[in-house]
Amino acid sequence: MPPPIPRREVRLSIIGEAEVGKTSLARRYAHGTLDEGHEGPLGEVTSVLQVQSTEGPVEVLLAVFEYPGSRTPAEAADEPAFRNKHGFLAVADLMSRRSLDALKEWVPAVAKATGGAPHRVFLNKSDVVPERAGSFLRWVQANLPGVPGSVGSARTGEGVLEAFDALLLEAVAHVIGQPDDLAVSESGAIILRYAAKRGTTGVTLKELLRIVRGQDFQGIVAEVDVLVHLGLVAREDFGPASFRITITERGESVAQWVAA
Ligand SMILES: Nc1nc2c(ncn2[C@@H]2O[C@H](COP(=O)(O)OP(=O)(O)O)[C@@H](O)[C@H]2O)c(=O)[nH]1
Ligand SMILES: [Mg+2]
Repeated sequence: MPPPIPRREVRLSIIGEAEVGKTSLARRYAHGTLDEGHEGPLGEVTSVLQVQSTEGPVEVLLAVFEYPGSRTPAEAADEPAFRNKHGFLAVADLMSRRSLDALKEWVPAVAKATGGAPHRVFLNKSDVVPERAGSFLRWVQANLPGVPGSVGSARTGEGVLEAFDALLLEAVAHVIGQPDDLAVSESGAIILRYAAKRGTTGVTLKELLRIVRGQDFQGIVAEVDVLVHLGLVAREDFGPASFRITITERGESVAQWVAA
């Protein structure tokens, strides 16, 4: 008998200024691809689908949430609801240069609030002003380096599936990489917070043995292995039983998250 297909819940957010087309994109994606998609009470669209991940098929319960554009990026940065999201689509409107500029604040704020979840930019309303696509995409490259961007239209459907599917794949990879709901144990969280406090100085194994109560040498090494695997700390070995860990950028975001 083949092994059962793993099931995971994946929660994505759509963010960006008011009127850029967040609601329209969520609807277009759900109804354009998934018959069983339906709208929940909180601007949430859910559906079940099978995704081919790098580790084989995964059954995904997908929930897409819209974050109100009437709120500010500063509010989003403190938003606990982002802590359980696995990815987000940051939307700007090709008709509004201001909505593009706003992404410079939205994207880092939400990236931090989600603990470094995968994200992409979508430049909507290409049906109206397709000629602006090039300059808007160049802006994304220059101002949000490393963040993939694409162009399309919730009205015609152009580019919508592609953008969500790419995000979903990245989110699934991100979710499978971590055990359910971020696999940082209580001891792991203590180690992470301590490493965050130390910054570039880092923490040695010897110090960790003093700090983390109720964990022996083996236990601490195992916790550190998980944190390294999740990309939250970097480990530098000095010998067979001696190392120092320093927090990564992603680790810093997650440390704030597990502290809350
Ligand atoms: N022409 C055009 N209009 C769009 C597109 N997407 C959304 N709109 C319109 O833009 C307005 C705001 O859309 P909405 O989805 O409510 O934006 P939200 O505030 O970000 O959720 C509505 O009038 C939509 O009909 C699009 O791709 N092309
Ligand atoms: Mg809306």
